[in-house]
Amino acid sequence: SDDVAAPGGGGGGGGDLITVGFAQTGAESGWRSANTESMNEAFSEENGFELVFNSADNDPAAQIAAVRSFINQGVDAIVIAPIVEDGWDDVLQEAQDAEIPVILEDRTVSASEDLYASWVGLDFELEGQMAGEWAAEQFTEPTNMVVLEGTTGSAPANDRAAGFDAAIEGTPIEKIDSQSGDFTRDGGKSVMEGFLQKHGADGIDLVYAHNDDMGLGAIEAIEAAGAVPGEDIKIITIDAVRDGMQALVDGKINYIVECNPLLGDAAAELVKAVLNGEEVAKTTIVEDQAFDQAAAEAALPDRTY
Ligand code: GZL
Repeated sequence: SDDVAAPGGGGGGGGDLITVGFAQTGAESGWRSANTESMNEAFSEENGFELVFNSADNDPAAQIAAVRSFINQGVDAIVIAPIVEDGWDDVLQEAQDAEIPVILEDRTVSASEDLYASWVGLDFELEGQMAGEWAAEQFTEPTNMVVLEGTTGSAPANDRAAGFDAAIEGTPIEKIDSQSGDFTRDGGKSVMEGFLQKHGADGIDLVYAHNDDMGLGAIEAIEAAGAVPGEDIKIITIDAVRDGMQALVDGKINYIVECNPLLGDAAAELVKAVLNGEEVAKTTIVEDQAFDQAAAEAALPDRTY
């Protein structure tokens, strides 16, 4: 859904507010909710913005249509968290032709970097590598692993797989199954139910989930199958949102690599700098950290998301 920007062409809405069209992926996970909150707070009226928000419900075609509507509305700038990497060249060219700068936040695209002003996000390959390195340390005996992949075609799903696979090369960890759960809790649960049906709880030693929400769904499936998550079947996830960190403290998840969703302020600064004609870095990567159970116990009280 998106509100219609106040009338008033390329100059933005009424007064001197900067009108920004924000094309969010949807509301698929706890991470996404924290990211949306961060963006709404940063692109507030008191910060000089009028935010036209669209949530594409994880539908790439709907997200591209939302960007096209922002161009037609004549917003001053467009921010996108692109659901998938591919398919962006045409609409980004249209935005450039309309002289509307585009900032990518969170995920990135495969289109030429000439087609967007800047990307602020995370190093997804490093996140996968950090998860894989922990797995390589922990699992020195033959280990059957199943993978709950993120949204097919998304940068985090592609890169978290690549980073993890490279890190476990030469180890006795064998990927026996891998399927997308679309970053949702329900998706992770149903895919894990299928894996348990196919391999049996005894046939699975490790779950690598590309985000906490799918890992939390896997926990439900594992418990329903009468096995103990975190013990009979170990779980590694990425995000470090509150529910995931709580499961880590409870011993149901064994390791979490953080993926920082608080990108709003950086994105807002980039929009203002670009509209002021300032040179900006093409890429800004926000640091991540990783948590085992002890680190999660120490960090949980102060976590803001
Ligand atoms: C990663 C972000 C991913 C999260 C998921 O930056 O794009 O999308 O890992 C979210 O939780 O759905």
